[in-house]
Amino acid sequence: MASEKKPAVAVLMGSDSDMKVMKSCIEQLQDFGIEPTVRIISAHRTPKIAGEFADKAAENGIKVIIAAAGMAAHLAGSIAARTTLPVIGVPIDSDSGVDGMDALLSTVQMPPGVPVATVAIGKAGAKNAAILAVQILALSDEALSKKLAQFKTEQSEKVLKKDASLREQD
Ligand code: RP5
Repeated sequence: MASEKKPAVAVLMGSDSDMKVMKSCIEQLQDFGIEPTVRIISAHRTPKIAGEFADKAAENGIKVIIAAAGMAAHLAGSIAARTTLPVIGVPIDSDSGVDGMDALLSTVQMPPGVPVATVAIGKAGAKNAAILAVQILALSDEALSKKLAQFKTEQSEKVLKKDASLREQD
């Protein structure tokens, strides 16, 4: 029987309402051929499950954890407190009236010894979380490393094309 490959990346979010932002993270991972484990886990509403997930993540084959939450966003930090795996935090603007600054500060301001690699608020951050996870995995995966190089080249080419078409109009 063919054994299924275990997901190397977990994408956690505090609520299903975060999915509209985290969709871009999941799609970016899929563009690199990575199918993540996706879970709705809340540091506040399902704290026991959050703890158990963090405790078992490494033995379950997870290499990088991406954790997104809004408001008092303690998901990434509480996961990072219970694992030595790299944790990437995505602050979500959950319409609490402060444009996601609540989530940004509660994700990024970790005490020394328990880092959370925090990306920007919202969709740009969600996409970057995926790319950062790929960069971590690519350190020990040559095929992924080649895909990353190709991604960077294509990104540059898009900008060069736009610049060239602007200059043609001069
Ligand atoms: C956070 O509270 C979630 O991550 C979400 O961003 C925010 C609001 O959650 P819901 O009330 O939409 O479930 O824990």
